[in-house]
Amino acid sequence: MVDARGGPAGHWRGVIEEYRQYLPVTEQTPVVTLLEGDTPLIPSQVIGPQLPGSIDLYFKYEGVNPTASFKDRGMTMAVSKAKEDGAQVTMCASTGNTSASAAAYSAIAGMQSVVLIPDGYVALGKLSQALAHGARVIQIAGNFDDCLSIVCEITDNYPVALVNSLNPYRLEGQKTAAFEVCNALGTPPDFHALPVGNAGNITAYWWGYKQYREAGKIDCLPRMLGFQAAGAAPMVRGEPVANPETIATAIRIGNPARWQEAAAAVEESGGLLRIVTDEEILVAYRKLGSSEGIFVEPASAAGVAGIIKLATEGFFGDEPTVVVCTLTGHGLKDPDRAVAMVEEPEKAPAQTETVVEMLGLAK
Ligand code: AN7
Repeated sequence: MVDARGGPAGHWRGVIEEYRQYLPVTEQTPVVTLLEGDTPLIPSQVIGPQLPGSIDLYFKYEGVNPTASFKDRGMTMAVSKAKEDGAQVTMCASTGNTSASAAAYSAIAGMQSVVLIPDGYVALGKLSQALAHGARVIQIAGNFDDCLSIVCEITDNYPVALVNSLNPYRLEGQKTAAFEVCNALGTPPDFHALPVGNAGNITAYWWGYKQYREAGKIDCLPRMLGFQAAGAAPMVRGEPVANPETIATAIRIGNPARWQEAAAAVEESGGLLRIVTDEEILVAYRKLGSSEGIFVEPASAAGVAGIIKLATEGFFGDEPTVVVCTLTGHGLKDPDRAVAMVEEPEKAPAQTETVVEMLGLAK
């Protein structure tokens, strides 16, 4: 039987229905959902135990959302509210994941999605999603920050709904991941680590943790740790970066829209913002795939790279410490990176003996 509110009865109903009391929705809000959320909190089996100190490391694996990134939590809210307001067109600037999610949610809402992306800097998986979901994709000869300025000018002046994380409903939806972490652990972690691009998600998690405390669900708050790629680290450096560069194209952003709120989250929580290099990101990326069995896109490895870096510096001390790291997007988003990381796959004729010989197998 299908519940009128979406989804088979007794099953997960998506973040709006599951967390309705914490979200700015009413009975009149049409719920546009792909049943996002309810993602696993996976205990690290290799990376965590190998770190110095006494760290209990967990991964909040957002790559298993419907469009394979955390953006779906925010998009169910943004598109539902846009539909409630009668919008027919949604628009966003994107390094890829926002566009994939906006395109999918707009499709089920019966709205046209328009996405502006930096030409040549969006991973193939993400571009393929936006196209598959019927978005109007415009590749701009500029970077993400250029795309976002154009989107803001257009959505300010024309009847087009902005679905970037400047739209507060996006963050309202994304904060639900913090609820799930607390529900899974029974308490908030000591630290919560995230990659930072446009700085919306770290802001959203902080809102979520604070709201859960106000609701009496938890009685303390985590310290927020944000990591930016060395070539795209405006917040760490304290000034916008005109030409951001990093292999982690998702966070190739020079002037984050949620800069102030994210800086406040880090400061209020007693956390910190740090740089990780592309090399450190790739080490973490490879390790997640090859030892934890978790395939992420490079930007998602930035948080793990940051934790490895801080732990190695002794930042977490020797006391038992619970650290949660959000893995923001799936590795299939950026297949070119995975293939570029290894030698050409070996080739062989269709002969069992040759393969046995290549593998050096003996009975
Ligand atoms: C995998 O899709 O900005 O700091 O346009 O795709 O909340 O921006 C993506 C960001 C981290 C950074 N990890 O999150 C976009 C976009 C992945 C991402 C981030 C993004 P924010």
